[in-house]
Amino acid sequence: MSFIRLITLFCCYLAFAKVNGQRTFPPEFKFGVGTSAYQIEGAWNEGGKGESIWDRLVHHFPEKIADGTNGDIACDSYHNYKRDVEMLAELGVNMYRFSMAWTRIMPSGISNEINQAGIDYYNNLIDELLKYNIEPMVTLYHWDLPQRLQEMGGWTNREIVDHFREYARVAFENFGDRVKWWTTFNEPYPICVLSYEYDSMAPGYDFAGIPTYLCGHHLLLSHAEAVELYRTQFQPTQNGIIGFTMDSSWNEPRSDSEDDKEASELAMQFALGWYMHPMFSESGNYPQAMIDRVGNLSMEQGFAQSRLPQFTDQEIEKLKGSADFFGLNHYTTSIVYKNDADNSVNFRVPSYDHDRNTVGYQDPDWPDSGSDWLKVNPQGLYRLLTWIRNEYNNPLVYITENGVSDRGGTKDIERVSYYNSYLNAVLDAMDEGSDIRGYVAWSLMDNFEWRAGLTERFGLYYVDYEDPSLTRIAKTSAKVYANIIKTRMIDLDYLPEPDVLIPGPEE
Ligand code: GBE
Repeated sequence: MSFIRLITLFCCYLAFAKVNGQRTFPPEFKFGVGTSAYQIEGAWNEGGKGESIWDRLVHHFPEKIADGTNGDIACDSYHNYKRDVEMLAELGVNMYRFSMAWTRIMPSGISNEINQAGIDYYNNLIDELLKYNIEPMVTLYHWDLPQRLQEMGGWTNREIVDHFREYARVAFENFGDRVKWWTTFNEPYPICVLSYEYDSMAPGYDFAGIPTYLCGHHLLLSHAEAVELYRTQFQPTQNGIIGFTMDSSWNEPRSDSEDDKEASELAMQFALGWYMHPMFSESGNYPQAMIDRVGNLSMEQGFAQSRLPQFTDQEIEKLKGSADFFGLNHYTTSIVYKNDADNSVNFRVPSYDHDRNTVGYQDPDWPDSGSDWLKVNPQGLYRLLTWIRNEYNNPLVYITENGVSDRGGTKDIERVSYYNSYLNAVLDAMDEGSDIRGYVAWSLMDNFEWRAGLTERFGLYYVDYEDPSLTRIAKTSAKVYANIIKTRMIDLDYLPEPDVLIPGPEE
């Protein structure tokens, strides 16, 4: 390359990257917003849909939901999807990340029965998106397992691998002509730890240390099978890409001590590494720290073998490189240290927490949100992205969720500053070479926030749950996000009024 050409390229790069001294997102960087089926669709038993583990949980244990509500109606997107797409067009997003309800497509989860009305619903939604040039990014599984499959043991039964692959096949066959972005799973931690180990997410068991790892194992195998199916039978003609979405906090060491740095590393490997190490490292296997710790403790505890299952060589080959991109959901940061420094917590034995041996807390100085677990620390996203770049040789990353909750109201100044500061952290990581190609804000609108019911609102659009038509109203943040997408820049002074001013709970 000639010297002149180098200089020209360099100048072009600068012109791209900065406008009036402000950093910009490159033109090919994709912006989107996300939702999930159970949280927005409603119509839980309409159009031939089968029962999912979330339907079961909210109907049998309403007391487990903070406000006793459920997703029977939620945002009623099953009927209001055209309005949803209109909002996406108002925001000007390039893509929409939503999930498909397995039970809408296969009511019992098993491929002997396919429900045409469910396929029609997603066809209509996809076609509506494409009318506005919005690319669909589909999550196959966002926590709403068919209840029938739960009765067979859910993710702890290896049979699920075949059922998941068949469900994926039906999705690729019916929608893959128009869907070019797939993720198999949304967030393994809530699927396996918060559901089997803790009674937090459906099915709500409280069985520590054993089913958790079986669940993770079968989830990974299901992912690998679905990806292999896509790559061999669909990708060559459909030309889409397929990945996995990992949820991860940043685990900041409490201090510079070796012990605390080790705690940070353990916490990263036991959460993010558990799933991403098999896909993105050369080993194709679980992180060594996990294999060693769970193995040794299992022996001490009198188990005949490790509670962490083993992959065969063939499975390792399938897992290695089984994601075209690294989907990352991120909300908050924890500060961590090792429990055996002072045994400050009495972990159950055996348990996932005891195996990991770290304790986390949050800095009281970080700003609060509408959720107890979520404190604002944008620096954490920058550190996490940097960790991922170094750990996995700079993989192609899409941030598939990032956002913050409020408790009501439409002038959501805190959300505006959350997005401004977290997007700025994304630019910081990109400046240092992280290969981040897109960003999905959670969420398009307020919706059913799992155990928190309707009390915590993550939307860019406010949903009026009192109004039978479930009117959606653009919050201030919706307009700010639209402006970021349009200008490809963060403008800290831009603070428009919401569409309708609705006061928050303390105003
Ligand atoms: C994502 O999970 C989900 O993909 C999305 O569906 C959800 O709406 C969004 O985040 C906002 O939460 O007992 O107080 O600690 C903690 C992010 C519940 C990971 C919250 C469940 C964080 C896992 C309850 N956590 N979430 S507790």
